[in-house]
Amino acid sequence: MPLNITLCYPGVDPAPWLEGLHSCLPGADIRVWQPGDPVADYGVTWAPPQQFVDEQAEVKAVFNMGAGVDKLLQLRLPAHWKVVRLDDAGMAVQMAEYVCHALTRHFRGFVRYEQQARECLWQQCPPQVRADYPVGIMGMGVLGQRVAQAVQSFGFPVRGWSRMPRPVAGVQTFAGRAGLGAFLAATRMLVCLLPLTPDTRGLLDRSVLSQLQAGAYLVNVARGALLVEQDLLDLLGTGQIAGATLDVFQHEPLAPDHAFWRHPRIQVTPHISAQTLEHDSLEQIAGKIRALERGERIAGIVDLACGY
Ligand code: NDP
Ligand code: OXD
Repeated sequence: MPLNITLCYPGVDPAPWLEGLHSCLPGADIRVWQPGDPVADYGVTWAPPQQFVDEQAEVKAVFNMGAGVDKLLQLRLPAHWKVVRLDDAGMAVQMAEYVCHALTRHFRGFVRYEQQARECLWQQCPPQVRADYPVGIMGMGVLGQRVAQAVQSFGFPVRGWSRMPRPVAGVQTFAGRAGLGAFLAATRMLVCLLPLTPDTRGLLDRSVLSQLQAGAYLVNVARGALLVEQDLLDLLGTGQIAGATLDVFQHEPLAPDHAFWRHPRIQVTPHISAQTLEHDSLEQIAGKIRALERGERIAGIVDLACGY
């Protein structure tokens, strides 16, 4: 019997994904999910409707076409569901590029030099000392650790914060709410790579951002709902936060009249810091389906109770 795979990717042309899955899993019966379809062996999905979950409750595993599972976990999921998220799949290097770009752009003053060039102004700023510029990464998982490695390679001190103690070579690590204050206190650039869970929603608020070094810089590449947007605007006003690079927002797409677009010290990008790569993702999913069929353990299984 061929394996049955159902693909549910609302709002996206499924043709290339179907074709990609067919070439990674030749012989499997792969179809775009339709309401009323029989239960498949495996589901592959991003932001499905509740009906998909209800009807496919007995699949062997559901593959989420992204690293973050917050959208899926908003639905009522069967407690026994095995949800598997993307585990790097080509996203970690993109995240490292994005964060290092934001870091060097701010640290080296390129924004100012771009403005000066528009004014034909030749004026050098004194160099900053990178040893005095600790970069703090919230979320030391698959993506956070790759970002830490890239930032370290430029010689910045790196601090990492996770839920459980997680030693990482060359990184000063902190864990849990008890470690948060000490993590924030010396951080000059804060990079958020946390999953959105009930514990982390709204975490980046006035109280947390005020514990950073004065004039700190924020990079949020995780989820918009981690940040209290008005608190950031207020702290940019006081100078506690010098600027921010934001890739994710409370409401996406960001509304044309949102204050972030026109703020001179906010850089906005449209949720592209690490894009889902079709080939890498489908190869990973196909490899995990084959492993599960052989009865092997796989990485990337979501802990539904923790929310990531
Ligand atoms: P992982 O699950 O590998 O890592 C999550 C990290 O966050 C872990 O270190 C975990 O701690 C930590 N964490 C979770 N909850 C808490 C908490 N309450 N307090 C402190 N630390 C916590 O995820 P990834 O690195 O793969 O991805 C991270 C997030 O990045 C995704 O959830 C997604 O939202 C976002 N993302 C954004 C993209 C974009 O384009 N903007 C693209 C891809 C992902 P511990 O190590 O103790 O478990
Ligand atoms: C993800 C994303 O979670 O693209 O993978 O945001």
